[in-house]
Amino acid sequence: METILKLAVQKSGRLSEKSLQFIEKCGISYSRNKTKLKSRAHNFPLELLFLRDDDIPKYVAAGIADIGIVGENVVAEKGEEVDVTLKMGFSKCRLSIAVPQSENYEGIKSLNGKSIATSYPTILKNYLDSQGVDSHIHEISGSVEIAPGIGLAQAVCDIVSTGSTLLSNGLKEVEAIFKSQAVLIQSTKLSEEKTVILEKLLFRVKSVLKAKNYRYILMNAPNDAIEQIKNILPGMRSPSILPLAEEGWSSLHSVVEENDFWGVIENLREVGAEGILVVPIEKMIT
Ligand code: PRT
Ligand code: ZN
Repeated sequence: METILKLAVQKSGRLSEKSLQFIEKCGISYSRNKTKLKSRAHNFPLELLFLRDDDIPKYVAAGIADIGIVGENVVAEKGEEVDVTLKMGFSKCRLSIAVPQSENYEGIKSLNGKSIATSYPTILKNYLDSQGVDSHIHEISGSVEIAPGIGLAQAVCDIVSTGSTLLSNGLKEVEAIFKSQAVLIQSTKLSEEKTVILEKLLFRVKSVLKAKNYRYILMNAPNDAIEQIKNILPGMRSPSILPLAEEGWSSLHSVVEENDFWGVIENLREVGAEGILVVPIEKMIT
């Protein structure tokens, strides 16, 4: 029987689209049927299982799924025995403590004896313990941010991304206690056959991740600027240089990292580069 790797992804929610897009970028296609809980990929030995995100660590730990894509916050909260293989670079957020805006917050110790509402009691408890603070933790499963307004708790500990939810509920973020993003987790007991498939998948995933941070850059430049441009471009190798029809000019191609990007462009313009084009890279195999 053919060995198939089972990947658990969130059925619907903030992670689902991005997880599936990622799989598609890895060149894996499958039929999507919103009512089905499983889907077999057409061109890779992979089966997708669609689950609630909270259940993903448990299913992976039990070996029902071999791997999964889930937020680090959920992995840390559930404490299941799984290995974190890779950070996926999307759904970045933080778990933060927030108090009413009107409150004069004087540090974490001021939460001693107060009540904090959260859906992340384990992470919160660990953090408070590490700070020597003893608060009452109210575990609630959703709409945490309304808890102070209705008198259920004096503070909250919830996921923050832009901060606008806190703001619109009259709260202010006072402590960021955990940073999170989507991660790929794997079972600690993968068979050798499944490990081979996972390696193939990881090769693709890493190529997609790498490409996301780089841009392909093309420009025209006078030949006497080429030496300076070579020094500016941090590309994988020296740039490719092609002569243009116009005497004394060349076209240069290279790869730049997104972080360096604007600095590099400014420097290129200063030494005489023109017609600079920047294009995304889909995959980067190194
Ligand atoms: O139904 P299921 O159980 O599968 O999904 P869920 O409702 O439990 O989770 P979901 O889809 O809301 O989130 C899945 C994961 O996305 C989380 O576990 C995080 O890892 C990640 N993530 C990233 C976020 C956010 N950003 C986020 N902003 N999860 C939740 N939020 C919520 C937060 O709870 C708060 O209500 O968005 C609000 C805050 O956003 P800002 O932008 O206003 O700060
Ligand atoms: Zn959930």
